[in-house]
Amino acid sequence: MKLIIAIVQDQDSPSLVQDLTEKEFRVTKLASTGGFLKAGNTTLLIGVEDDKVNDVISVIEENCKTREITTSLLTVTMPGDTYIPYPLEVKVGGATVFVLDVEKHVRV
Ligand code: 2BA
Repeated sequence: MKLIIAIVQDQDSPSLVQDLTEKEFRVTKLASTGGFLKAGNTTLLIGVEDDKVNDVISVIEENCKTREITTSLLTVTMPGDTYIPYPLEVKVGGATVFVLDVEKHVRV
């Protein structure tokens, strides 16, 4: 068995969770925050048999879009210690996916 951890954008998560559950994959949705943008995103935990990993990744690919986000994360220091926000374009997504081996899975 494998545990798929997928970090996706909040906008993509409702359709992705719906597609996964319709295809009878079990999924747990966690609210998370990206370290770089410090904006909310969604982390999904999906436990599947080894031969289903690629099916899950295909569903993720179908639902998760790449988006350009403009953020004012960078600041420019001006004389007199004035900080001016500097717009920064960042490409986010479609999804960041980790596939981990599961040593043991128990449902009681
Ligand atoms: P964030 O950390 O908020 O990153 C958002 C986007 O900012 C990233 O999109 C990437 O395009 C950019 N970015 C991140 N760190 C950067 C840096 N040090 N310098 C320049 N640009 C940077 P994605 O790569 O699609 O990542 C989306 C979200 O997935 C991330 O949100 C984070 O929550 C998660 N993530 C991505 N890679 C990860 C990793 N290796 N481990 C854990 N979480 C990861």
